[in-house]
Amino acid sequence: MSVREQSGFALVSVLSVVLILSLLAAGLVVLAGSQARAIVAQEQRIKAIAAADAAIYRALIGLTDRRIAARWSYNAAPGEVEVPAGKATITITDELGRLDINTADDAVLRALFQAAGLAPDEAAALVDRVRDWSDQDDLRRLNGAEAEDYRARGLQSGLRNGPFELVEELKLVKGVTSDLYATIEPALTVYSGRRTVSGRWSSPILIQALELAGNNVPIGNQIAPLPVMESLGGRVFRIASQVSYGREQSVVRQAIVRFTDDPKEPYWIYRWVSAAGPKRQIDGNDSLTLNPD
Ligand SMILES: [Ca+2]
Repeated sequence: MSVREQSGFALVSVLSVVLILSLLAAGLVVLAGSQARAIVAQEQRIKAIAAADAAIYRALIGLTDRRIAARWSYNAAPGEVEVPAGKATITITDELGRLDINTADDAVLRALFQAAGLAPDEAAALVDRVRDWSDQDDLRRLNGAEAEDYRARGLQSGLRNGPFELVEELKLVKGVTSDLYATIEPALTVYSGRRTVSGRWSSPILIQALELAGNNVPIGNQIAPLPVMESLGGRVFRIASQVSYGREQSVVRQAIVRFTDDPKEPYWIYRWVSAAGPKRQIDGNDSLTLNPD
């Protein structure tokens, strides 16, 4: 190799190294840019969640205001609360508008499954499996499923053999698909403790089920506020709060709250539930098959 050829080779090598370094640097810039955007988006989301929660606490103060005239109404159309990020849309609904899966009549539960699209015999079989899930014994109902049936499906955790603690447990009951769950979730609760439902605040699917089961329900699904009661003691409400951020993004937070008559501790928050996603309409029947925190 001549001297000229050697220097030419060295030049190509140097240029290659420079090229590789340039590409690496460009890659780092792109990576840093996308990381920065991700961090900004995450920060916006966290602020939106904090704002949504703040609006829920504001609603709790409004609902428990000792001055009756100033007290917030509930089961009404969504309202707005000012928050640092802009506005939170708040809905306050009574859990009595939902069917308590632990205390509901079999006939209404069956009608709900039918309203969600199951054939009458499938709906009846699913009621058997729901009851087997929560009854304490291991005696399988006609079309039910007990621990050995769940173990046979490889579900070592088995079933609860006790009352449902969360509506989400339904997803573990044999035969409940994610589509079926998403359809019936807005109709269900584990917090009302009643056999009956106040149909005027119920979701359309539950209204349909109540009608199918022959219950008397108000025509349509008009949400109308009732006069504010002196005490909400013992009642459970779901407060949903939506805050938008960024480009068409929003968070929805829900708190499920039981009110007490104790001025020192006027409410207990049973649960926080959150979701993120594209901006959307919310109402009291919003299906939040979300991530419990
Ligand atoms: Ca059982």
